[in-house]
Amino acid sequence: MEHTAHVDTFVRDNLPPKNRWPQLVFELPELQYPRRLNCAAELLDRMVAGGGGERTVIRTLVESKAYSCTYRALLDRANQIAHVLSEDLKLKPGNRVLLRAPNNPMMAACWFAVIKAGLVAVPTMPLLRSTELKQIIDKARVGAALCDLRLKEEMELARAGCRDMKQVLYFNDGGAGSLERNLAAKSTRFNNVDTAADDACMIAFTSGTTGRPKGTVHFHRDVLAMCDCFPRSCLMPTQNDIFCGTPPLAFTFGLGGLLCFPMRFGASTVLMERLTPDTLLGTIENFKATICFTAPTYYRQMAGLARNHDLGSLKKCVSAGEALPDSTRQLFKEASGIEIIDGIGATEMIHIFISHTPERVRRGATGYAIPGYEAKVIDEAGMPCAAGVVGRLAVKGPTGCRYLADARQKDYVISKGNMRGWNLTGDAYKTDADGYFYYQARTDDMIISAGYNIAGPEVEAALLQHPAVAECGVVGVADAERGQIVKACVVLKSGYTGNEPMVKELQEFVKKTIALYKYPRSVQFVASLPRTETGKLQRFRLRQAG
Ligand code: 3UK
Repeated sequence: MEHTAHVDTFVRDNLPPKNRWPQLVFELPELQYPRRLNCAAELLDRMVAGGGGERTVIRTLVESKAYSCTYRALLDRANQIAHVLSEDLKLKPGNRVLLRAPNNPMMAACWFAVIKAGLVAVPTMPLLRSTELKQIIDKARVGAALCDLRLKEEMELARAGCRDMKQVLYFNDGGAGSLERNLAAKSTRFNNVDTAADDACMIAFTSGTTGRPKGTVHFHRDVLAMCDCFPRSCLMPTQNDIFCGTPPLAFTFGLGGLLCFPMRFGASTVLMERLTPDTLLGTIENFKATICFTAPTYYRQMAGLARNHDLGSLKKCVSAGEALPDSTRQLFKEASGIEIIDGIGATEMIHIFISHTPERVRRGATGYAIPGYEAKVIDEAGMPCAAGVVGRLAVKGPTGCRYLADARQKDYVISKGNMRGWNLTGDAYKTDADGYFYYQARTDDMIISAGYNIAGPEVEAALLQHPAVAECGVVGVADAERGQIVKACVVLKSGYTGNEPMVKELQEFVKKTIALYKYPRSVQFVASLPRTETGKLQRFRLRQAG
């Protein structure tokens, strides 16, 4: 058998059968990884060994005062926690450890500690409730947790119902029995577990909006591959960059953008626990941040508030999680001078695979397959669609989908025919003659009305061009005559009234902007739209509302 450092082989034993694995491509020179690899060592120890120990890695506010920590301080802390995990909690390589905290320095240190000790991190979104946590703990057979004290309540509720969850240590507390008390006596040196490049280091649960959570297994190599693809070809950070943004570290968009990417380049990151569009702008201003990661809805709101802030430091902005409407791109550019970098990524793929540099932006497109990845739009038979024809997005590259013990593997990775080993993201896309990819909708969100296929995001993009519309969500709702009709849920800007004349006006506006048959036959005015913690519109909730 190939080398593995895992004594506990649960994750390995519950990977999909080999014939359902994604095909991987490692053609780029920067993706030639050694057989043995610990990604925490590559991102942290190596930076300190290379002389970067005194550089700042994490910045935050502690009781409204600026606080920062160096690469060396983060390494010391992570090493101490790794000792607690292996000596006090007696965890063995391959065991799973739940991580639970808002974006803060201890959460980052815990992530590195778990991985240094050869354990498998299971990061969870702060807002998850005990029922969801319980599903994750059971699915991944998690035996220990490191949790921010402020998230104790749901943690304890979940733990009470889980046989496997034996040990929980709380941090950001300092009290007796806390992680801080345990680590204080530990050495700041730790021998990293010599893991294989393809040992699991993390199980990322999908932020999916419906169904039981799916755990996607990522190897040490995958974490480095995410750092060596999108950032190198589209973002091109330097060690002087200061990253900031909103996605939780438990979401791979945030793990990459706010922790691993800055560290791969010796840069620093601002970790903030709760950010609104306004406080994100304030954070950029205070910390003189140069790179921002957030979701489209944030950029849209930030565009309206930017004039109250000095954004002179900001150079690059990355949007992902859902489609970036062109009107949002233009509003943000007018307000800040910055051309947003859009990118589609997925938990299954770990990070972004289609994106663009600011210079190579094309209006309405997500971008092109970034170096390292290939992408195609295919029809039901698996044949490539001609440019302009809508089909299913298929991708392959150095990373791919491996669900932990889940029959849904067959829906994500093609296991037969000429497209064997390609990943199907569940998105409907079309291409143009130059290889740019244009997002249409989630394949299961396409609206079929009186025989026409209508993509909700296209109708949303049209509505967003109307001056009264702050935000909107468009879904199909059942209709006796047409099968489905197009329904728009609209948040108006302040100063506008949601009445019958406004409904007519918006309908006429859409009819003039895109094909007539796509206009929303039903328009409902709402105060806000339901979104996930990752900034995604919860379309199923709009449909349920009728
Ligand atoms: C949708 C987009 C249009 C798309 C993610 C960057 O979102 C991430 O992961 P999830 O598993 O969701 C994946 C799905 O979200 N999506 C994401 N980005 C875009 N649709 N344009 C975009 N730019 O449906 C995709 O299949 O939550 C994003 C990095 C890491 C991630 N995990």
